[in-house]
Amino acid sequence: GDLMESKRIAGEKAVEFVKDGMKVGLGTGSTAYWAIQAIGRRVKEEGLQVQAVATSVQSEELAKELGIPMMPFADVDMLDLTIDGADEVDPELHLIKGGGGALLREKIVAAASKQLIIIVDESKDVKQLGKFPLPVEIVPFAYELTVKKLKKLGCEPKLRMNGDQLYVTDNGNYIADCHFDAIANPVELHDTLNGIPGVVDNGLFIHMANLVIVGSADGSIRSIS
Ligand code: DER
Repeated sequence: GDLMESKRIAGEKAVEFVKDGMKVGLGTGSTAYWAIQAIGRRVKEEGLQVQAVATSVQSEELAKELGIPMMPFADVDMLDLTIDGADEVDPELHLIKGGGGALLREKIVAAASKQLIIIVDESKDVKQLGKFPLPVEIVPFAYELTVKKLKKLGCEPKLRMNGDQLYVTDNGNYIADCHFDAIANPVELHDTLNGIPGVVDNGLFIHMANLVIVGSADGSIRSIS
């Protein structure tokens, strides 16, 4: 449908920023999927010279399938560019990510990138973050205590399920989706959350995105930076 079209348009636009010789971070999710497809096509058709790292097992497998050369993190000092999706983007380019469960690896890779381009369909563009439940990655040990601490911050934390089992991330952790409804101060909340013992990281990406490409079904691209 239109939403998929918007994702594809945004993904392909972002790949125009990929140049020969770049070290690229590959995001995760249904929008990043289109960027990875476009990079694969350029590698195959133009012989684009890139080396990539992935932000999830899922994206790594897709990249390998497409013949995108992958490199070990040992060879990475800084990445030139990471292209990734988001669940919400606010006017200051703060993000909520983690809908796809990949927030920890995504934040590590984003933090190692000179440029972070976020690709979204128009439904992700919001005035204030928080309508989307904020994913928080927590370690399994004593997770019940960690969930109680999250609740004290004024949200309704719900452990993400995978069928009738607790969802487990690529890193062997759980995710609590925290329903805040509205997040007045994402900068402060980010640090408060990461100060809780048992919390590994959270889906707030503060001062990380350099450019957001918003695809829309009519093909028009709006970039905010
Ligand atoms: O899990 C993630 O962080 C994904 O990037 C997510 O935020 C966006 O996924 P989507 O492109 O499938 O909506």
